[in-house]
Amino acid sequence: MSANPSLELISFKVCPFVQRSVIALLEKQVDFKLTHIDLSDPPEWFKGISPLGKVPVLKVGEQPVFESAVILEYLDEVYAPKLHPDDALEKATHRAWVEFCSELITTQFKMLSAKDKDAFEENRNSLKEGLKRLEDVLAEEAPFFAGEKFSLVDTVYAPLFMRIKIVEAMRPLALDIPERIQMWSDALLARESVQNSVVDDFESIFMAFLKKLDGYVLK
Ligand SMILES: N[C@@H](CCC(=O)N[C@@H](CS)C(=O)NCC(=O)O)C(=O)O
Repeated sequence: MSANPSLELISFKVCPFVQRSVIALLEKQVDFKLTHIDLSDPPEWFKGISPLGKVPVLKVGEQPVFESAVILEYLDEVYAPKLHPDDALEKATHRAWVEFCSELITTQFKMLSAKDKDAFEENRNSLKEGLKRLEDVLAEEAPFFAGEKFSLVDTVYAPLFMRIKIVEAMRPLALDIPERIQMWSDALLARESVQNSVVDDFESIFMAFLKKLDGYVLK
C-alpha cells in the first residue's frame, strides 16, 4: 500500500477556520507542515493555490484542497479515528451544525470589528441567540457536542469558544452563555489538541489583531 502524501496546511495565525483543521490533524496524530502567511500581504504562490484567496488551504502532496469544512471531511475520510458519526442522518446533522458554527464565527468577527455600539450590540445579540439555540441540540450528557465522543463538530466550536474566553477576560460581553454551553466550552478548551492548535503566543497575537481592527469592543 502506498504511503499517504505529505500534508501542508497554509495558515494565518489568528484564523479560526485554520484552527479547526489543526485540531482535526492533531486528534488524528497526522504529521503535517504548518506554513503561516500574512493575509494582508499574501505571497504570490498563495494566489495560485487558493481560488477564494482564503486560508486554510491543505496541500495534499501537490494538490491544494480549500474550504475548511471540505478539509475536515477529507481528513476524516482518510485518517483514523473517525470523528464523524457513521449514521447518515446523524452525520448530516453534524455537518449542519458545522455550517451553523461558521455563521457564528462570522458574527463573532463582525462583533469584534464593529465600529460603533449599535453594530457591536446587534452582532453580540445574534451571537448570544446562536449560542442559546445551540444548547437545544447539545447531548444531555456532556462533555462534548454528541456526548462522550469528541467529534468533528467539536473541532469547529473550540476556536469560537477560545476567542470568547480571551475577549471576556478583558471585557465582559454579556453573552449570557447557557451553563451547558459553558461546560462544553470548558471541556474543549482543556483538551490537548485544542491547546496545541494555536501558536504559543496566540493570546497576544490575537489581541494585537483586535487592536488593529480598532473596534468598539476595545473602547
Ligand atoms: N469558508 C472559508 C472561510 C475561511 C476564511 O474566511 N478565512 C479568512 C481568514 S480567517 C481569510 O482567509 N480571509 C482572507 C480574505 O477574505 O481575503 C473556510 O471555511 O475555509
